[in-house]
Amino acid sequence: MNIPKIGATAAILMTMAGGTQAATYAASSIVASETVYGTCTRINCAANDRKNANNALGEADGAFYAMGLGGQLTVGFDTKSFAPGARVTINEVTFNGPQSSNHFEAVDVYSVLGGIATFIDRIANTTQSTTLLVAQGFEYIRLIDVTRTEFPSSTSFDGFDVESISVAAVPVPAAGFMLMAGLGGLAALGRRRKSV
Ligand SMILES: [Ca+2]
Ligand SMILES: [Ca+2]
Ligand SMILES: [Ca+2]
Repeated sequence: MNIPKIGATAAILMTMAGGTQAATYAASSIVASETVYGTCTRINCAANDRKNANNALGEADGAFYAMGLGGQLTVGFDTKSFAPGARVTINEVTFNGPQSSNHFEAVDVYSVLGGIATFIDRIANTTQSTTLLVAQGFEYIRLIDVTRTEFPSSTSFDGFDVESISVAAVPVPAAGFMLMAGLGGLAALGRRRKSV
């Protein structure tokens, strides 16, 4: 049997990764310049401290941030950047469940690296906890509420409610980080050469 070289290399990398524990990082900062509150259409929009973006940070604790219809939230982590292959988990809060109340909500999830946002997937509050694979390296996770677009007849008045955001990342061999940092590294090298 003739196994392609690239397959064998991938198998070795997987074996190496399998021996290491994934570390989990809860979102720890709000990227203020990339966060915009959306529209809330009810008088009790401040109930449960739901307009406080800090409620989306840290471990799941019951407190949540209602993004507002069309709102967007960008968060950072103590580990400043992640290599390709990390998994992001987003927890949402909807009292009594969306199916019984027609209170459907949705967000588009993006990863952000060097100011460039890459779409990952659209998720809904029909699942309380959603985990997505992030195929590219990133610094931030950005959520953009698309409740109105995805569920035009929803009774939601303040959009997707973020309880917590966390990233599970398996440490990768140094070569993986070098690949990820390739373009940035070349740019830095160029700057150094000019300054000599
Ligand atoms: Ca909700
Ligand atoms: Ca909501
Ligand atoms: Ca929370």
